[in-house]
Amino acid sequence: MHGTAAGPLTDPSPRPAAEVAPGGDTSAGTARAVADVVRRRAAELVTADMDPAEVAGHVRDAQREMARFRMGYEFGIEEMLTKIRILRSEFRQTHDHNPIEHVTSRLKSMDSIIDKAVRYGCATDLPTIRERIRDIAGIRITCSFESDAYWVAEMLSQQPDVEVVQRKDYIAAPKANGYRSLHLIVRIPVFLSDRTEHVFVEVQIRTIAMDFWASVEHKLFYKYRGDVPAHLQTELLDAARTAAELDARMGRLRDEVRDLGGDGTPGAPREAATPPA
Ligand code: 0O2
Repeated sequence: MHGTAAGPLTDPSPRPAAEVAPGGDTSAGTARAVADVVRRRAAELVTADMDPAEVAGHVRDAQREMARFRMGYEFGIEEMLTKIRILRSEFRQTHDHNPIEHVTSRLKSMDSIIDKAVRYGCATDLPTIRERIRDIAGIRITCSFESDAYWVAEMLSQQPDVEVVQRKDYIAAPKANGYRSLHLIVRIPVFLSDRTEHVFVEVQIRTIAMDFWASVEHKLFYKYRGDVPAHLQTELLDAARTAAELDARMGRLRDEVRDLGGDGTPGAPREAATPPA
C-alpha cells in the first residue's frame, strides 16, 4: 500500500489484486475485461462520421472524470491523516507518550482497482467501483502495542464524521496463514466546492511485529506468485506465533512499567484500549 505525506505503506510494493488469487488466470481475465471495456467505449464514442475534435473532447472528459474520481479519495486520505496527526500530537503533548509509531498511505492504482473489480465479478463503471471497491484509499497505522492499536481504532471510530462500515479483527482472529492486523473500512465526507462526496477509506492498524511479519509474507507471496511452498508456509505460521508472543510479552512489560509508575506516563487509557467483546 501507500505513498503521500506518509510515503508508501510498509509493504514496499502494492499487492496487485491480479496476483492475489493463486492458481486463477486473473491477469489474463483482467486484460480481457479491460479490452472489452475499451472496445465498448470506443464503439460508443467513435462513430464513422465523428469529428476528430469531438473524439478528443470525449477523451478530455474521460480524463477529467478520472481525475475527479481520484481526487475524492486523495482528500479522504488527507482528512484521515489529519485526524491521526491530531491524535498523535495531542497525545504527545498531554501524555508524553505516543501510541502511533508511524503512518503510511496509498491510493490504489487504476490497474489494481480494475483487477479487484474483475475478481469481485462486478461492473467496471465508476459508480459501481465507488460502491464495491472500498480500499481505493488506504492508510496503515503502526503502533508499538496491541492495546494501542485498539485504542487508535476506537479514537477514530468515535469521531462523529467517521462511519465505520466494516471492522475485521485479524488480531483476535488471525487469518489461516498467520496474518494479524485490525482493519476498518470507514466512510467519511469530503466537502468540495460544489458537492459533498462520501468516500471509503481502509485503515489497517497493526503493531510493529505484525507489520514486520506482513512485509516478509508479502515479499514471499509475490516471489512465489501466491504459491508459497508448504515448508515456508509452516515457517511463516510459526513466525506469526512468535510475533504474537512478542506482542503479548511487550504488552506485559509495558503494563508492569506502568503499574510501577516507572515511566511516569499513563500511556493510552487501558479501559479504552480493551478490544470490544
Ligand atoms: P494492498 O495493496 O496491500 O492494499 P480481498 O482479499 O482483497 O478480496 P478484502 O476484504 O479487501 O478482500 O481483504 P482484507 O482481508 O480486508 O485485506 C485487505 C488488505 O489487507 C490487503 O490489501 C493487504 O494489504 C492486507 N492483507 C490481507 N491479508 C493479508 C495477508 O495474508 N498478508 C499480507 N501481507 N497482507 C494481507 P490488498 O488488496 O491485498 O492490497
